[in-house]
Amino acid sequence: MILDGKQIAQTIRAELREQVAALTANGLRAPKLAIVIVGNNPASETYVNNKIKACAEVGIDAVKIAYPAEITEQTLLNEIHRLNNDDSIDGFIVQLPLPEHINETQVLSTIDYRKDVDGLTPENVGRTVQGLPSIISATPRGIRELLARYEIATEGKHVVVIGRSNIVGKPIAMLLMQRPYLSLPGLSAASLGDATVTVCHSKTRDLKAICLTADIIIVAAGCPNLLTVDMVREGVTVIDVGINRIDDPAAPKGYRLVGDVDFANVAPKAAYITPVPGGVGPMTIVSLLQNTLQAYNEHSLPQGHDL
Ligand code: BQF
Repeated sequence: MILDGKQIAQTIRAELREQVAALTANGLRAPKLAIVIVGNNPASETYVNNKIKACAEVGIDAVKIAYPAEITEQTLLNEIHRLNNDDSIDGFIVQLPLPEHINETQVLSTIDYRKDVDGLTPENVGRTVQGLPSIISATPRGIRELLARYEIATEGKHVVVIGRSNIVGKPIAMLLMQRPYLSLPGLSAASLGDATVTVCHSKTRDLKAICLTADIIIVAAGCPNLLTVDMVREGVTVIDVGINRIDDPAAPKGYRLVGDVDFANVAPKAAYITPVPGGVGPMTIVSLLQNTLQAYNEHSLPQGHDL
């Protein structure tokens, strides 16, 4: 069965639109997201456009703040301080990757964790790891929501995560190993967590043998065709986080998107599998909207206003 992230994301956007409409119908202002983008990486431009379009659909105000690639780190840090202190902004993100000369760790650490709707500050990462209320990074939140909506339980399952990034691999591993009652509220159906998680990466020996023991494989390596049919058991669940642009002169944009999984051959053997495009990507975008509404609800509602 194909896990239709595009459709689930659309359903969630409709739910969010209702929630935002209820706020504005009560005389409250709409939530507002700011997106800072540095330079003109074409993929980043596309991602930012996707986010702005999704905000418009649910009634979240969005503002794009664009800087040339040559800006100094200090200019960017000043902008972050400004956004931290701007009461009209509920949350903001700095689109990654940043140009080489800018220290990403420094930039992320400067964001006020209450406005960190990408969930990448040390405060939010640490709180997520400890199972405390936090803003969860968008892709892991989206993966968890997708599993929940399809009622794919993780309790006692062996989850193999391929990739150890701060943005996907590490946080999804932490979330799925969590005791469910310690993890965040807001989950729809199945209670997620209680998995046995193995995190693999480029130095892992005999990845195939490890994958063959997996009930669920989450691939976030950025490598087309990394996961092949000989590496999976019959009935496996495969979550493909890869977004790779492959040159294709026949495609409308001159490229097409592929994931990290040899989808054509793995899909027939899988119980559940996400496609690329239309799987995890749309869930990542909708998670950013959920995080923005969360930041608004936790910090912007006037005291005593109950919705
Ligand atoms: C789809 C991202 C790598 C590095 C930085 C929908 C997106 C992608 C695919 C999207 C991504 C990937 C984003 C699809 C945002 C996901 O239909 O399959 C949406 O816009 N993404 C990002 O902001 O930064 C990245 C991947």
